[in-house]
Amino acid sequence: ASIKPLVAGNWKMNGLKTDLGIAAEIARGHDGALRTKVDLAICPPATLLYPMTAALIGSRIATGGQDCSLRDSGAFTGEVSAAMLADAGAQYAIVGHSERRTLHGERDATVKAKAQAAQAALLVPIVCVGETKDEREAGKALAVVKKQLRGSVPEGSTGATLVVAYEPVWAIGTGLTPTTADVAEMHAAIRADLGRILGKAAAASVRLLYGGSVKPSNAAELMGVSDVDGALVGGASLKAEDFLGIARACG
Ligand code: G2H
Repeated sequence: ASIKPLVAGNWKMNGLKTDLGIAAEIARGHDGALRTKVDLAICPPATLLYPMTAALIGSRIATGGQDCSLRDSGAFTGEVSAAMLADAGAQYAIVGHSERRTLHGERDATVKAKAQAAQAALLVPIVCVGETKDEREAGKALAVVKKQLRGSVPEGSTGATLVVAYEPVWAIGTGLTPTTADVAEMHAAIRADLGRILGKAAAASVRLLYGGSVKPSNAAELMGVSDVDGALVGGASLKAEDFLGIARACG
């Protein structure tokens, strides 16, 4: 693809200060050759954003939040605003991850408001979409993802202000992955839908990540699929060697 790939690590609810060494090790491995081929980002828990960003100064590795509030500030106990993430050094914010959609009842309108809040704070939202196992088996995967995109993607976004991640829910943390044909079909459909929402030129520049059980052993195959511009990596992003192995597979 002509788009420079992005590999983003989603640490989920893992990571203490003692784990900052993982980020430093990733930075050491993201050497000149790899830097020219692939962009990297790590999305640690919010508590580690500031120290991780500091630990990564001098590297080209970005950091990001795993979620953000749709509100700016105020009496919203426990929430973290997009501006706070940016203040802590983040450049990205994952929004609409399936664990947020499922465990916290986030619907498309909420995800879209969060993506807009992220953009307003000059963060790039990584908007996640993906079907469940039942939806895929019922032949509804394309329709479900199309609806999520229409409901979750802010109008006016471009490749500079939006990343989309396709994460089939049944592939998340399960070791299962879709066939390359299924990924190709879905990513082409996502690109086409984004074209209808954002216009063709903008849609062509948006990075479309694949997520769900990406590991070094399957990364080359998945990253070789057309319209796949990188990966959103959960479990395998917690080990520097695995994360770097996935990054190298993008080349
Ligand atoms: C999907 C992915 C990261 P994993 O949730 O967003 O996790 O790679 O562990 O399946």
